[in-house]
Amino acid sequence: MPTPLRVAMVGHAFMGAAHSQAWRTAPRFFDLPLSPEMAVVVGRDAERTTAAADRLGWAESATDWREVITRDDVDLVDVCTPGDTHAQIAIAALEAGKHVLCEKPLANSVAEAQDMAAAAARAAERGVFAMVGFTYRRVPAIALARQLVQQGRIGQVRHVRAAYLQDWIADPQAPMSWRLEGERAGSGALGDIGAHVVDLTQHITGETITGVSAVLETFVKERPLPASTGSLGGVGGEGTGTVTVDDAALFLARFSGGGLATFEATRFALGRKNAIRIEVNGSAGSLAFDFEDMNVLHFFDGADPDETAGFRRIVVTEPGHPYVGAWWPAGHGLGYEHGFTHQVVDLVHALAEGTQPTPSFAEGLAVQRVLDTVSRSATQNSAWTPIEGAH
Ligand code: SOE
Repeated sequence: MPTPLRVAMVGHAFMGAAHSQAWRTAPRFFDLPLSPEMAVVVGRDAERTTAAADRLGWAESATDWREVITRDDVDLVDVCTPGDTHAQIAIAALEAGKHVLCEKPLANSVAEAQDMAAAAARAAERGVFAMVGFTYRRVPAIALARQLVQQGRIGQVRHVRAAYLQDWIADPQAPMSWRLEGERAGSGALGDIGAHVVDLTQHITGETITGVSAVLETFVKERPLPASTGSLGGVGGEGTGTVTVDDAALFLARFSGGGLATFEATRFALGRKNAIRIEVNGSAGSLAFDFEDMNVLHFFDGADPDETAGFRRIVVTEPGHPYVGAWWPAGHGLGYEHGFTHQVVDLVHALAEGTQPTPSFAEGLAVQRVLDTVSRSATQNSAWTPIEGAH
């Protein structure tokens, strides 16, 4: 029997459910060097947390994360709370000697993210590791895109076109939630979904964003308060609440290899539910991906003869494709949840080997710097603003 990895998860809403299925499923489909045990789930409300433990498969429930993270029978703390508590939980857990998996974006500010990255660096010296949950890196088509770039199949990156499009608050009557409160979420579309495309484009290209020129917009500034606030809290009651985050973020960017980029993150693209669209044009080829067709990667090879050249539609479900061999026969396809399962698989392997899992908190901090620079540029009439430390 492999050594157990006893997990405590804080938060049990959408992300908590996604992470729970990953902890449950990963050891059933992949050979793991450690055996994850779903020890305890933590939430603010005892009754709701007990129900969540039953539903999601956790052995115990608790309401005090401070007490849980110091328990001897916990090896890893999985942080699935809104951004305003990431720093305090993650830092305390690392200091208590627990590995940490923390949802994205890493924090609500660069200052918090710096503290988290510093705590992670100190912990790593003691063999205790931290990882941030940019789960889309583990979509097989995205992993394949990165491999093709690394193999030189698209040459030098010239253009990156990235959009993350949702529509769940396009209706002005859609109620307030913690995701629309700056205090809780840090930012709106920018940090919630823009963070993913910032991370993904840097991950696929292997380059960093060096500067941006941005606009942010909040289209609907007042929204009805929800009757109930759900397990993650937030404002509730009668009347309306003020939206204190951006609804949409657009920016131009430069990449470290000289390429130019456009980014768009919005929750107002009616009809687009979870469209993560990334196109990369290089000197030797192009790649295109859309999460709404997530098992497919489009690849144009500039070396193909003109008569037959064209974008190839690669169905990324062959056993030789990243992660796919552990699942179903070719063509049967994977879904949103598999990225979370692959995240657990990679994390467990890194921990068993005593190596740094990726993305590290340092990488989470780098994304946070881009988000912060986008916000600053937007408040300065879209002034071109370099990313600190990026080159
Ligand atoms: C909500 O916009 C959300 O759940 C994000 O928070 C996630 O990170 C993204 O994967 C899907 O959309």
